[in-house]
Amino acid sequence: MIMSNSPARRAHCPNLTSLQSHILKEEEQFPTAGGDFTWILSALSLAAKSIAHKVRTARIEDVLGDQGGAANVHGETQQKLDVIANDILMTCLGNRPSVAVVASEEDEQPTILRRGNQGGKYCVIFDPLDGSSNLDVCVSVGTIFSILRNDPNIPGAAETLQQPGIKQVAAGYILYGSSTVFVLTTGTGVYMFVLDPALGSFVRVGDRLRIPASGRSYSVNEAYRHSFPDGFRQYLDWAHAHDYSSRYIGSMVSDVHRILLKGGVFLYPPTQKNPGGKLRLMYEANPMAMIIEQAGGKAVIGSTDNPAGRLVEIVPTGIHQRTSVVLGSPDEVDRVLSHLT
Ligand code: P6P
Repeated sequence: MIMSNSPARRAHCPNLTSLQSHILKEEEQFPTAGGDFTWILSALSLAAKSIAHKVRTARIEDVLGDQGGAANVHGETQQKLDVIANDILMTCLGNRPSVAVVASEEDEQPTILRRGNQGGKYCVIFDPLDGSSNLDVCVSVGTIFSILRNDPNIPGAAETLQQPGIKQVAAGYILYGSSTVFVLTTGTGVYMFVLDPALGSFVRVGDRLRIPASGRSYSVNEAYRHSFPDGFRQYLDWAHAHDYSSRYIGSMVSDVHRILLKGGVFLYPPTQKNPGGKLRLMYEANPMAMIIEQAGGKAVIGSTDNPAGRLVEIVPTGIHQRTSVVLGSPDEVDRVLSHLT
C-alpha cells in the first residue's frame, strides 16, 4: 500500500531528507559510482557533528584560547580548537579508504594516506576552523572543505593538490552559528542542511539555492581601506553614496553564508600587509567560489592585473597560497569590477 503523502502528514515531518540520504540519492546519478565519494561526505558530516559539540562546549571544557603560543604555517596564533578540529577531521577522513591525500591550513605539508594504486581516489583539503580567533567572544566560526580527484600520475602529494578550483568535485562549509549549517555542492547545485540535535542528523532545508542577483550590502574590513587599490576605495565611496549597508563579521564562512542567502558582495582586496590578498586559495577562496558560482553568483580575483579573472581558474603554485577575493551577487560583483577596470 502506498502511504499517502498528505499535507497533514507533511506538516508533521517536513524535513526528513538527511544529508546521508541526499548523498546516496545523488550517487544514483552516477551508475559507475562505488560509494567512495559518499563515504568521504559522510566522514565530513561526522566530523562536523563532533566539532560542533566541541565549539558549543568550549568554554565549559576550557578549550578556548590559544595553543600555548603555537603558530600555524602562516604565523597565525593557533587556537586550541584549531588543533582539536584538525585532529577530528584527520581522524574521520583518515579511515576512509578512498582518501589519498589530506591537507589542512594547520599543517605545512599534506598528509599522504594512501596512493592511487591503493584505492586513494580523492584528495581533501580544508580549513578546520575558519575564523577561530572569534571563538572566545562566541562569534560564528566554520569548517571549509574542498574535494579534488587524486591524479596517481602526479608523484608528489603537494603537486597532486595544486589543481585549479574548476577541478573540484565537491566543496562546502559547515557554519557553527545559531544553528549548525552544512552547505554542500557536488556540481549540481547548492544544498543546505541543518543539524537537528534531537535526531543527531543533518536534515535538508534548502535545495538548489540561488543567490539573489543583487543586494545593497558589502562585506569588507574597512580598517584597511587606506591600503586598498584606488578602484576599491572608489567603489566604497560609491556604495556609501548609494545607501549600501556594511556587514563584516571577520569570519569568512559567516560573511559568505549571509551573502549566499541575502545577496551582496564580499571583498578581501589586496592590501599593503597582504599585496596578493590574505585569504587562502585552496581551502577558503576556491570552495567558496564553487558554492557561489553554483548558486548563480560570481567569484573573481579582484587583483590589480586580473580583477575579473575567475578565482577557480587560478593555477595554484602552492597549497597555502593566498589570493584577493570579490564574490557574491552577480550584479554586485559587476558593480565592484566597474570601478576596478
Ligand atoms: P581580517 C579569518 O582569520 C579569515 O581567514 C577569514 O575567515 C576572514 O574573512 C578573514 O580572515 C578576516 O581577516 O584581516 O579582516 O581580520
